[in-house]
Amino acid sequence: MEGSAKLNRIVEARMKLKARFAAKMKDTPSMADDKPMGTGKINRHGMPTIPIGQAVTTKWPVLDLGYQPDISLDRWRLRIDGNVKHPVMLTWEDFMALPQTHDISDFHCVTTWSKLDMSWIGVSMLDLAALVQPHEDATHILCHGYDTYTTNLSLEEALKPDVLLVHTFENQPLAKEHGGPCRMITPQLYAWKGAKWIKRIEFLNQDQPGFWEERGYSNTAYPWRNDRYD
Ligand SMILES: Nc1nc2c(c(=O)[nH]1)N[C@H]1C(S)=C(S)[C@@H](COP(=O)(O)O)O[C@H]1N2
Ligand SMILES: [Mo]
Repeated sequence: MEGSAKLNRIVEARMKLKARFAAKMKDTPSMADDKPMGTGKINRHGMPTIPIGQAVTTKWPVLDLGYQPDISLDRWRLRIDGNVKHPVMLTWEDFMALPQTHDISDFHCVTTWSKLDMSWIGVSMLDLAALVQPHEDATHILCHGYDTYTTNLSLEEALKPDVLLVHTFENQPLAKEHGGPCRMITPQLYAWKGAKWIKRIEFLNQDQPGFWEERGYSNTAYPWRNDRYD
């Protein structure tokens, strides 16, 4: 498809998806809870900056399954499929040609560290969803990493505007140890919901637990509810 026609299609589909999920999104705990647990000044979605049980770090610890896949940009692919109208397999060039979002957000790891004000560039999950157009009965995604990691999200969480597939951190290519060349981030949920080395986003019409969700972590991962383990 020609560039501008594709962009128009994304913009139109983005607006429809926003309308479809707006109410559900506003009702999610990290936007709606009237007694959120945490400390510090109120952040942009109305929660205390530091969720309960978290301590701020300036370092950036690394967590993985024991190995870090090496994905060169020419071999990198992102498949987005499942319950969608237009499944795609994107090359790096395709991915970088999509609308790019800059954002500064916080990162809350379930192991009790939080890193604040991280500066990112990437493609929003909302725009990726707009590209493939999930069917009406799609409710969740399962994200897959090149290291076999998986993690699941509801669409009302996944389509929040701060959920990005990032390739740039503080104006540098994202380091391999942190999921480079491309990972997902979920600033309103614990960070295990963001797959590093992401290779596939699968739209589903039901929820399906991922790697940690099957091993005792909470399915929902709400930082301001201390919602860590089941
Ligand atoms: N592919 C993949 N993604 C992953 C993980 C992993 O092991 N593999 N670990 C998760 C966990 S538990 C956390 S806390 C964050 C850590 O990201 P970091 O290593 O960049 O701090 O990535 C998440 N995404
Ligand atoms: Mo984690």
